[in-house]
Amino acid sequence: MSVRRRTLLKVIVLGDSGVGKTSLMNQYVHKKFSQQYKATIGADFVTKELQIDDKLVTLQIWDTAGQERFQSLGVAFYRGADCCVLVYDVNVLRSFDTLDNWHEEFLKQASPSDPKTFPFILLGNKIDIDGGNSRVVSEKKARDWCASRGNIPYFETSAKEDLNVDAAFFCVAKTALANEHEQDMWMAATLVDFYINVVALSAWVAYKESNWISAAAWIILLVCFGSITTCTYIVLQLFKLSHQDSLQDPMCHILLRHKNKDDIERNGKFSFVVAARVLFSTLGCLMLGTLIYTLLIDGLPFRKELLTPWMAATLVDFYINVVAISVWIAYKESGWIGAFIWIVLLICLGSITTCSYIVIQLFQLSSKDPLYLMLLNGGSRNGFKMLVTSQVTP
Ligand SMILES: Nc1nc2c(ncn2[C@@H]2O[C@H](COP(=O)(O)OP(=O)(O)OP(=O)(O)O)[C@@H](O)[C@H]2O)c(=O)[nH]1
Ligand SMILES: [Mg+2]
Repeated sequence: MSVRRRTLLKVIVLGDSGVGKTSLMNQYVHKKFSQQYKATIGADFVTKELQIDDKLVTLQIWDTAGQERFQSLGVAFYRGADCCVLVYDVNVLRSFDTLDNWHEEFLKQASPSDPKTFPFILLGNKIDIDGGNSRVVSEKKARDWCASRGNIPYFETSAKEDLNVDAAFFCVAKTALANEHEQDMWMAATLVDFYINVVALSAWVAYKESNWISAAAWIILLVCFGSITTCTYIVLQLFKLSHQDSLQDPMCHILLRHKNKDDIERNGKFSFVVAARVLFSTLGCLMLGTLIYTLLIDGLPFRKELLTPWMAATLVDFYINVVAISVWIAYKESGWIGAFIWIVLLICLGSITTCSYIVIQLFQLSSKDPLYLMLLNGGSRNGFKMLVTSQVTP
């Protein structure tokens, strides 16, 4: 599922006072350069739109104060950055020596999920001065520093002559965009979680529907509209209940299939149960693997920047499906404590719990039990068996 959206990338520019941070940004965004030095006070950002491949990207570039006494805004705005640009002046050794501090301070304050892979870019500015004769930091020295910090891309620039400025910021945008993709990993993991729960609900819908065409139609709707379909389907089932059904055990009627499909199901039922055990064990393992992989690569999900509007919508969708599955679990479990524990696990671990619960239920079925026993509550098994037999016998 790819969603076309405008991507906002946050970039922080750091470096000693006077190295040319503001000038580089002015040259890049406004194509202007001024000889006059005006120290930046606090921090401010400019935005620039650009096209990368087929994606429209908005760069939000934060210019910061190099002078310590003007760093009045603190460093809270470092958080959520997609890329950090470090700038030094090739003619001033001190501005190169302080790069370690800027690098370290940024990682400390921004606390990205994986500091080792967080994207930085180094710019050696003012290469125009004196035709390069007053230069004190060689290109090799700068490149060695970049190599020792995990191969940071390096550009030599001149804000005055507009040398390499566009190329440098294009690289910034590309690097930031690649980092953004990693932040999408939790979205992908949530979608996997969501669709595994959809498989469980689809299995129930397929079981309930009396013919395969309507079952297929409902499953397609489930895949496309998620919990909207789940709710519609449940409401329709509730409307189908007759007054008499409601007096008996209404949940039995909701969970069970249309009567005339019972006979076809008798043969080959057990192989279906075995196949379902394998399917749900595999899906559970898939989700567990996805969860562990995402945790290792992208860290814990409890971060504000991950909660994009689409992520929030997917989570709402997911948890509404969780409610439907919880109702089934609550109905099946004979004790409230058991039901409560399973529901808590469902909320915390999502489809891993759904799959575990289904597989456990499938293992409790013997080869002689019909599938509907899996859907029913332990306590009502006998009662319902009698009900079914009384319906079958003329
Ligand atoms: N010759 C030359 N001068 C430059 C270049 N870039 C910036 N300057 C000059 O260097 C001085 C400082 O530039 P700024 O861009 O204000 O520096 P800054 O890094 O923003 O400084 P703070 O805001 O104090 O952190 C200004 O007088 C600029 O005109 C460049 O590439 N070449
Ligand atoms: Mg400035």
